[in-house]
Amino acid sequence: QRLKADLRLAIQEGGLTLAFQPLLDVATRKVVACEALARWNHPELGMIAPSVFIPLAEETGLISDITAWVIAEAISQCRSWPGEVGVAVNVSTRDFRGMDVEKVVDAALSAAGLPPTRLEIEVTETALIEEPEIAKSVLEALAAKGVEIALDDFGTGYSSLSYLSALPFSKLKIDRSFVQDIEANERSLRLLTNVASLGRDLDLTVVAEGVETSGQFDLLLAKTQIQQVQGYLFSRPLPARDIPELIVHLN
Ligand code: G
Ligand code: G
Ligand code: NA
Repeated sequence: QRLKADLRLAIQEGGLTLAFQPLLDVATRKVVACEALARWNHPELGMIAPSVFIPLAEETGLISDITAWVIAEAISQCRSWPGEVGVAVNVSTRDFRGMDVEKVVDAALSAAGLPPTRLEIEVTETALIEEPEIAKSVLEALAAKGVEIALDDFGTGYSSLSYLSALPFSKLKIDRSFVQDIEANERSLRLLTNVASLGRDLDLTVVAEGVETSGQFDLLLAKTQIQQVQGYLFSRPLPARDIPELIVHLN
């Protein structure tokens, strides 16, 4: 209860911040986008993990306020990045009924003077299972404007395959659990290779999440058709102020 009240206050009073983690193109090794990740530094308890406060926000309905803020802030930050680097934002299950995602996106893009093609929306399967109709119509409207729609944490849910053709995805983010073991386990590598080629067959941009070692990256290069990578090997999520320099340094 206490934490819920504190979260409400943090949202109102600017207590949330964003960290960003780059996604790199495998062929060019350049940063193509950065994913916005919400951070909450509690005045007494210190950093609270998103795995704690995002579910809390979903329970209380505060998630819409967080998502609206994340969209506006992430797009505003993106404007100051060199080149054409895009920004990815996570949209939660409850957002599809709790807010007008399309309206918030439109407002944020026009305030920043940024084209829709610089924005990616990441959704997990749970969002799609719980609100299939609304999610479909909102995502189709955004995709029609040129916003990239990514299916996040792919492979961890229940029935992802059916969503791939029913919804306007242009990107598939393979969950990091598929990458974790590929150096030690030949079957893990074959599974990853096959999930990636499934995505490629469907004309999706395929991303591997959670790349931590150069051994993993070498295997991705040699054995899979994965086009983009994200993970600690390239960069941890970093504060917004560090991102312009990170992009210059990596590119
Ligand atoms: O930031 P971290 O790397 O610890 O993220 C943990 C989880 O919290 C991730 O699965 C991520 O998708 C989720 N998360 C982080 N920021 C946001 C956000 O702004 N909105 C939503 N809905 N989820 C987020
Ligand atoms: O897609 P999702 O929003 O779940 O991904 C973001 C989450 O993944 C964040 O919690 C981020 O800190 C975490 N993450 C990013 N790169 C890595 C990595 O290389 N290894 C691990 N274990 N977690 C990572
Ligand atoms: Na994500």
